[in-house]
Order: sequence, then structure tokens, then C-alpha cells
Amino acid sequence: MAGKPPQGDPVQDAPQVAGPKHAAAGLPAIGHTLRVAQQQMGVRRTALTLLRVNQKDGFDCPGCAWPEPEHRHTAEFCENGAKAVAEEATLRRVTPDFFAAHSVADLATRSGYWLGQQGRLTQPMYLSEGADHYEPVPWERAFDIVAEELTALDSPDEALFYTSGRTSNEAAFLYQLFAREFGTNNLPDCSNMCHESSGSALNETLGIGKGSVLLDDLYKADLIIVAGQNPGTNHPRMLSALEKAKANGARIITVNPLPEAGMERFKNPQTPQGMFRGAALTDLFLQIRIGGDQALFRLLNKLILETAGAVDEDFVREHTHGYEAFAAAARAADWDETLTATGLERAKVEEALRMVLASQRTIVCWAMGLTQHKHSVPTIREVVNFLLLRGNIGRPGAGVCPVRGHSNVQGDRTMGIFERPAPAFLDALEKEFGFAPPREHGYDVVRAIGAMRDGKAKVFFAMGGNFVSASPDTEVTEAAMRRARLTVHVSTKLNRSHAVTGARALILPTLGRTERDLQGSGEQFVTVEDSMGMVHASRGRLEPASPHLLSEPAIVCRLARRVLGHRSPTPWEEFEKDYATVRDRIARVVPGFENFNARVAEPGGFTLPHAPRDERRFPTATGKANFTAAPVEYPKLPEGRLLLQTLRSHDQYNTTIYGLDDRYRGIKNGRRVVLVNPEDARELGLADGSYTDLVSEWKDGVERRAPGFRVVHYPTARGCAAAYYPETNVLVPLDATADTSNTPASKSVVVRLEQSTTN
Ligand SMILES: Nc1nc2c(c(=O)[nH]1)N[C@H]1C(S)=C(S)[C@@H](COP(=O)(O)OP(=O)(O)OC[C@H]3O[C@@H](n4cnc5c(=O)[nH]c(N)nc54)[C@H](O)[C@@H]3O)O[C@H]1N2
Ligand SMILES: Nc1nc2c(c(=O)[nH]1)N[C@H]1C(S)=C(S)[C@@H](COP(=O)(O)OP(=O)(O)OC[C@H]3O[C@@H](n4cnc5c(=O)[nH]c(N)nc54)[C@H](O)[C@@H]3O)O[C@H]1N2
Ligand SMILES: [Mo]
Repeated sequence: MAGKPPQGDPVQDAPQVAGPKHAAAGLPAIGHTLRVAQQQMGVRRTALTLLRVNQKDGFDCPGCAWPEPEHRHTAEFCENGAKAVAEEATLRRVTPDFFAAHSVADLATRSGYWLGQQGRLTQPMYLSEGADHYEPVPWERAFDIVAEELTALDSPDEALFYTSGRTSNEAAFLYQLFAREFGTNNLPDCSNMCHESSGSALNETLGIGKGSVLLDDLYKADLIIVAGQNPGTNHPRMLSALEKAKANGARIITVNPLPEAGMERFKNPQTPQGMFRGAALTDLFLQIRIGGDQALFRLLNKLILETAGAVDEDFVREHTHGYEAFAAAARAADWDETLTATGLERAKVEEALRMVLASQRTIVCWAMGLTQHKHSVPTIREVVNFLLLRGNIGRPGAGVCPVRGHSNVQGDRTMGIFERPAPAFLDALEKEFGFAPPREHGYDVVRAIGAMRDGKAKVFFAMGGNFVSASPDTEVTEAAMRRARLTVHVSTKLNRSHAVTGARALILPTLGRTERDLQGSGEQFVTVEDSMGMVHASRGRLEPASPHLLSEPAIVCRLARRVLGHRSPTPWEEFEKDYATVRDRIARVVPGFENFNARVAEPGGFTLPHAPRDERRFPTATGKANFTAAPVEYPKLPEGRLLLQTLRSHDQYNTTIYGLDDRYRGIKNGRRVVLVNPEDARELGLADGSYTDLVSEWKDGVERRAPGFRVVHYPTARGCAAAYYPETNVLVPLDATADTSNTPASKSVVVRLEQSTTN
């Protein structure tokens, strides 16, 4: 199956391959950081801006949701945080002239990388029905257009209000309030595609859909299992925490189909010794097959049950429910089946067991490698079973640690961005604001796409994000978006969702985290919640990218006034003028935020309560922590097929592409690559450097094709392949989702590799 590189964008289609690295960060990372930052921001702005990241009087890094340590370095950011900042604080600008020069059809042919590189959006832009180009539009007219389309709907449920995870607590709270006063719970968010499986599993078993550990717990743990996560790229500051945990005596097990450089060795750029030699992080690497994690944890649970004295019987008796049914299921686990499902050698599992039994304080960390499979919810429940068995919930140094993605995705959910809100939350809203919120559940991301496709939803409004590129089944999603009457994006940067529009479309440019937010009552700050439930303030200092930008809270308040008019008893004007008045309301609606303004004024903010962590209290249906006993599942591959995971390179933030290299995996100057185990490649006749199409096979009989990928022989687990998102989203069928959470199964796509059709 040899072939030539496909025709097309010459920059993107010329990958060079040098093989994986075995250490992350160190000096090269600093060099990259400064180079990227200075290209976008210049030297002076780079220095001023990067020193403000994650400082107590600065802004929250718009990168990941990893928490800030108590003792901060002057430079409390990482290479990829700096890229996220540079991308936002860039001096490049997209002006009305740019839109005059590029039609929407032209923009739709451009790569996401090219679109992002054009710079910051500067003015509200409107695409009228039948027009080829966006044109500048005054803010008031833009709100009129949204109001026209919203009021023309037959039902409020024909509108969709999407949220990406960078939105502040204040903006998120106002946004959900507006959607619910308008009359719908259609609040799909990026979490539906991300940690929804974690939320589903944890809510049911522990009574709260969030992690149960703080940074200090990581430092106290004696065993940390990192499963399905690539922190070297996606949560680089987590490596410092793991390094510190190791220095305190912790051991680390890494569970991943790929050997990821960051988990092998970390060269801490903040310490002189770390810079050059670095610390080995992983003690035991379990190179698991994609989707084998539930089987692995089930077998470990069986082995724990069979070891005298290994179960924490007091904890199980006092705090849990469902033990008998779970234990019966776990005892039935089968070695042979587990070794097939996981692709692991018996000796490795036995070594893991020894480490587990030697541990008094175990933490399991995970991210998308566990959440984006059909059986993700039972997989994460099995992780909970594993921790419950030895009493590893609600004591120092132990617990669940789902590592969240977007910097405020957890906070947005806390603020009520959820299509299935808890009745208690709606009751509190009703009491505080004096209106009757809708009670029926709304659409999540996948159902929202279906609703647009079927003509049941007609207005799509996005608070951030890049819905078209982030969602599964790109062709279906794009066709669905094109059926909408109106698509609206509140955005900082240009992306593909601006080029795939409804009959009418609006781009509403907004302030980023790094920028000063001046309102009627003076300079404002906003708040965010990190992955560990810590809430703190974020203050931008830079001059806004353009004088025409409005903040996200201001956009919501003005839109609400325009759409709801006198119908709304809510003081939207006051909220826009002074965000402290929004926080006063949050304090009365959302548990844990009592006295919000005073507490967030403390340097470093405050920690939200977490009943299982703080008092071993489990607010579940049974009032106990629930063991569960789902049947073990794992993907079964037809002959000659591979299981494809769609993941992130080192040079991207979700659909924002910073550059074309994936340094730690040794790939340069190209993104259309597919990583295949050399033995599988040999069996399939796929030479390294040859070009192939990825064809996904799904029960609907539709063949989804992503053409022209360079084959890279790479040490991934047998039967598995990996390629970057979002280029491969076209392969993920809309209805290939996780049971219960409905999260797209973007980490387990059955594909066949076929001779390239593009050359
Ligand atoms: N720089 C940067 N930072 C980011 C992001 C970014 O794009 N760029 N995105 C942010 C967001 S929104 C999120 S959600 C997080 C994502 O953070 P991650 O979840 O780390 O991101 P992915 O690249 O999707 O990596 C998934 C990892 O899981 C492994 N994996 C895949 N399938 C399996 C499996 O079946 N079992 C196991 N055990 N492992 C598996 C993959 O090999 C890979 O190492 O990062 C956040 N931070
Ligand atoms: N195949 C596949 N698909 C996936 C995933 C995967 O692993 N594989 N991962 C999924 C995951 S975990 C997630 S979280 C989603 C991400 O889905 P999204 O959150 O929708 O996507 P992003 O790429 O993060 O959004 C980038 C855009 O956000 C806008 N933006 C940036 N900062 C701001 C801001 O401060 N305010 C506003 N209003 N806009 C801003 C910019 O215009 C930028 O173009 O993708 C999901 N899709
Ligand atoms: Mo995410």
C-alpha cells in the first residue's frame, strides 16, 4: 500500500518523522515557549504577559484546569499554557477588511490552523441571508437579529445555547439564567464530549461528579495511577506535582496504549537539576489495548478480594452499598479474558497488584483515554470500585482525580450549564429570580446535532468553542448547522464554525482572560473553578484587542434585555455594570458559594466543599458510596481492522492549532499522520512513510473516510492506532457514543486502512 503524499496544502501534508522522545519539558520547552510567544506578541508584551499567568493578582491561565500550587513560582505556567496565552494575546487582527477580502466559501476551504493564525476578531460581523461575505454590524443591530430569530421560534426548545469551557463563572451563570428565562434547558457544552462519563459514573457512585483530591493529596499519596492521560502535553504542570509526589515516596503506574514522553521522564524547568537530568516518573508502564481498562481494574479487584486482609472491611461496612453483588461479579473475572482485553502480560498485572497491595493511599488520575469509549461509564465505575475496596476515598492522599480539560469547564457546570439540571438547582433559581424555569431536560451536544439535522432546532448560539470542528461526524454536523436559521458565535478567534453557518450568521467578538474588563462600576474581575474544586479570581491586564469588544457577561446581559424585555424581573443592567452583584446571586443559588465576594477576595480564593472528601458522606440515592457490578466490556476487532483513538498533538489546544509539530512523538511539520504498531503494519502491508485513507466502519453501513494519512510505525499497543483530532472527527459516527453519558466514543473508532484515493 505504498503511495505518494496527497495533493493539497503543502505545509500540512509534509510530515517528517524522527521517533518518540523519552523526556518532556526541559530547555527545549523554554525555547519553544519564547519563540511562539514572541511571534504572536513581541518581546515586551511576552515578558509582561507571561509573568501574570496564574499569579494571585493575575489572570487564570486559559490553558488547562490543573490547579495552582500554594507556593507559586514567578513563572507559574508551562510551554503549552504560554502558547494558549500567546494565541489570545497575539498582536495580529482580523478586521472588516479581512472579511471583505475572504468570502465565507473561501474561509470554508481554509485549514483550522490558517484561520487561527489570522489573529483576534475585532468587530461584530453579520452574514445576511444569501450573502457571500460577512459585513460589520453594530452591536445593537446584532442583538436585534438574535432577538428576531429567537422570538420567531415556535418554542424556546428550538434554540440551542452551547458553552465551551473557558467561560467564567459569572458569564456562565448569567448565560444559563438567560436560557432558562427564555424557556429552555438546551444547554449543551463541551463537557458532553469530555468528562461527562466521569460525571455520570461519579455522581451515581459517590454522589458528586467531581474529583475528590486536592494537590496536597497528590503529595501525600504513596501510589498514583495515571490512566488514559497525557499530562506532558495537556496538563504539563501536573508533572511538577507528580515529581513532588515521587520525591515524597510515591510510586506511579501509567496505563496507556502509547508510551508518552511526559510520563517517562520530566525535566522540571523550574529547578536546575531538573532542567538537565530530570526525574523518571513512571515506575510501571502498563501498555494497555484501547478500551481494556475496565477489564484491568475488574481483575485487580478480584485479586484484591482474594488476598486476605486486603479489603478495608470497616470502610466497606460503614460507608458502602452493593458490595455483595459487586464482589460476586469481580470474583468471576477471568485471567485469560483480561489478558486478551488488555493485551498485557500476566507478570505486569501481578506487579501492579503488588504495588496496589503495598499502598495505603492510592489516587487514580484519568482523562480522555477513559472517558471517550462506549463503555466509559462502567470503566470509571470500576475505578471507583477499586478505590472503595481499600477505603481510598475520603482520606488524605487517596481518591479519584478526573483531570479536567478546559480551564473553567468544571465551574461552568457548577454554575448550571447542564442540559439535565438537578431539581434543587432549579428550585433555587426559581426562588431567587422569581420565574418558573423549564423542568424538561434539554439536548446535549449529540442530541443538539440531531435536532438541527431533523429541523427541530433552528437557532444555534455558542458561548465560545468551535462546535463544528469539535463535534463528531463532521459531515453530518456541518449539514446540520447549515440547516439552522441562525448561527451565532461569541468568539475571540476565527475558526471553522464561522464558515459553516445557518441561513444567517453572527460573529460576536469578545474579551479574553488576559484583557482588562472595564464596566460601569469600574474594573471587573471574574472567577473560575479548577479541576480540584478551588475557586479563585482572574484579572486581565492587557489592553483589549479592539475597542469594539464586549465581555461575555456584557453580551449576555444586553442580549437578555433585548430578548426578554419587560418579561424579565432580572436586573441585567446592574449585573453588567458590576459583576459583584452577580456573585451575590450565585452565593444564594449555588451551594458552597456562601459569602462568595468576601471569600474570593482572599488571595488564592477558596475550596468548594466535597462531602465524600471532607466527611466521608456520600449524597447518593442510597446515602452510601455505591459499588456497581456491570458486565465487563472491551472492543472486539474484526479481522484486518485497527482501533483508532483520536487525540491531541503537542501543538494544539483542541481545535486551535498552534503549530504543525508533535515534538514528544517526534513528528514535525504535518498533522495527517496515523501511528500504527510496526507488527500490525507489517501484517497489513503498511510501509512506514506510505499514505493511506482511514475508513471507519459502523453499524449504519455508512463508510466514513479521512483521506491521505502518512503511516508512522510507532510503539503503540497491538491492534491500536492513533491520529489527531479534529482531522479525524469525520470518522466518528454521531451515534457512536458512551452508554449513559452519551459522550462521542472518539477514542475507539474501528477503522480499516486503505490505499490512498487522493493520489
Ligand atoms: N496543550 C493542550 N492542553 C490541553 C488540551 C489541548 O488540546 N492542548 N485540551 C484540554 C482538554 S479540553 C482536555 S479534555 C484535556 C485532554 O487531555 P488528555 O486526555 O491527556 O488528551 P488526549 O490527547 O485526548 O489524550 C488521551 C490519552 O489517553 C490515552 N488513551 C487513549 N485510549 C486509551 C484507553 O483506552 N485506555 C487508556 N488507559 N489510555 C488511552 C492516549 O494514548 C493519550 O495518552 O487536556 C486539556 N489541556
Ligand atoms: N475526535 C475527538 N473530538 C473531540 C475530542 C477528542 O479527544 N477527539 N475532545 C473533545 C473535548 S475533550 C472537548 S473539551 C471539545 C472542545 O470543544 P470546544 O471547546 O468547542 O473547542 P475549542 O477548540 O476549545 O474552542 C476553540 C475556540 O474557542 C474560542 N475561544 C477561545 N477563548 C475564548 C474565550 O475566552 N471566550 C470565548 N467566547 N471564546 C473563546 C476561539 O474562537 C477558538 O477558536 O472537543 C471534543 N472533541
Ligand atoms: Mo475537554
